[in-house]
Amino acid sequence: MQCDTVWKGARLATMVGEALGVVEDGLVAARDGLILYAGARSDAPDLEAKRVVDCEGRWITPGLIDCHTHLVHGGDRAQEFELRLEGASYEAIARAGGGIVSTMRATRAASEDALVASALPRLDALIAEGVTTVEIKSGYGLDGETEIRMLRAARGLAAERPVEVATTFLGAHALPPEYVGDADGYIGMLCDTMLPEVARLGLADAVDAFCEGIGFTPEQTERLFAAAARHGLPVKLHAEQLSNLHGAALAASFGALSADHLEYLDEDGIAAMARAGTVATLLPGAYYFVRETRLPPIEGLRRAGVPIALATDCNPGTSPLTSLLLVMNMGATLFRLTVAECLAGVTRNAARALGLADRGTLEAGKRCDLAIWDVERPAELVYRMGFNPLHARIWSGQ
Ligand code: DI6
Ligand code: FE
Repeated sequence: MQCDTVWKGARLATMVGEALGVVEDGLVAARDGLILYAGARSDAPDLEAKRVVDCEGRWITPGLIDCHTHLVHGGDRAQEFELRLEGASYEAIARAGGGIVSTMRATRAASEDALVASALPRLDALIAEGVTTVEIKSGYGLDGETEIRMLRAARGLAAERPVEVATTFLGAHALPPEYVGDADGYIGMLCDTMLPEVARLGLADAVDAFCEGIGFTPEQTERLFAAAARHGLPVKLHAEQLSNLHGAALAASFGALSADHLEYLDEDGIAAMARAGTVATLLPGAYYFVRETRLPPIEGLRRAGVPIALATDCNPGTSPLTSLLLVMNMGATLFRLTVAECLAGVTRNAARALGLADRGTLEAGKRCDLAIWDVERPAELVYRMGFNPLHARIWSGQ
């Protein structure tokens, strides 16, 4: 069989099946950006490769996928962080006009080029650790013009680096000052004006909302999801982060790709997600940074067979984090996930949380997005803190 590249002499964590899908003496062959074969050397077809790379026993995993980020935004919130250290709560700061709305001001003031430029170092940090696909949300514009500018900047990042960007419209992230006291009116404007325009421009791959006491109600979320459905866009939801509004069950009833955060998720929510095949995206960086103490119901999710993804939630307010390796470590230490669960969370299940069936495992026919690691065993990817053992990163076979 003709192919472009063979990576041989590798140990593979294919992520096929429930666990790591380990292959000890393995190889990966790629043609036209897709995996032609991934598996044991002894079972491989006859391969005629233009290029052969000897991995010298290194481990190959699928390229990592960060399935929940707010990577594009203006400014930062270091000063707010200082206030929090002096005792102010996240909710109190948000109610006092800080929080998301302060990032909104900085984002509205930034040009598309400036948004791209300020996001690039964050994207580069992710890429340096083997990330090949990243989801990026809008949600700091909260007006049509700026939301669209954010989504354009997110798409623009994909032109700057060898990475795939999945975009999510999060117009329902917070109430902009123009609509104070009229959240229903804002949601109506999102449904009737902003979302149709975003859909018409093809700028969003999914629609998200912040369903929370300091965000939007389940009723408002439902109206937005119905509008998303009318435009053929899949939904996901920030749910049960600070309280239990039963957002995850609502999201599941719309066949959501994922419900995210979930510290306050209950049994009914778990059951609804299991029935709908909705991924539980856990965000240990936000849990850590806001010093949450309530754990997401990991054991219940496991028992119900809900797929678990892990992501950075990279955002200036509650998770200024750009390391998916550290997220895996936090998933293990804070949430007690296993090594296999952590790795599945940033590969197979992260792909599913984005509705991308063409990646996330090492299998024939999938995209050839690989991370090649200088480690002796996959556990090292989860075990270390602040150490990057990436040897090489392959995106689309290159
Ligand atoms: N939940 C979060 O953790 C972030 N957004 C959300 O809906 C926080 C965003 C921010 O504080 O800027
Ligand atoms: Fe988020």
